[in-house]
Amino acid sequence: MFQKLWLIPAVLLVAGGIAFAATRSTPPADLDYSLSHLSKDGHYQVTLVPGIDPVPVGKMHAWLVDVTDAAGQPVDADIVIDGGMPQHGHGLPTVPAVTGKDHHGRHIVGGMRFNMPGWWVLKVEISGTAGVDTATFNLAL
Ligand SMILES: [Cu+2]
Repeated sequence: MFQKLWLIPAVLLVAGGIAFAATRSTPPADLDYSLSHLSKDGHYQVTLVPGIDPVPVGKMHAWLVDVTDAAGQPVDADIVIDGGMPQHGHGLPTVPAVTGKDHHGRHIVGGMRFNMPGWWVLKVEISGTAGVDTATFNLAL
């Protein structure tokens, strides 16, 4: 009855190894890394433009966020941007905030910083004339 007890630590070791590999492994292969697409419910076209390209690790910088309606026409909208690393279970190390608009009407988001390389997700919540919607973007740093 006790002869199989050695199996327990062996199984735990394997399970732990799989869990560790899952947090350290490469991101899903089918991720969309485009920085311009429709929001989840199709209300807005959202385009992100990093202020520094390629996007740096560890450096504070600003991004531009362009929001139009689905047909590409200007729209009056407020945005909130948030993000994190799905494989690490943590968010952004900063709290980015909209500081104004540029002369094209794009939202300027200051305080963007990514503190490590890997797969990041940025989520933009848009509140505009067409309602509230979200757009999610993937980033490989
Ligand atoms: Cu991380």
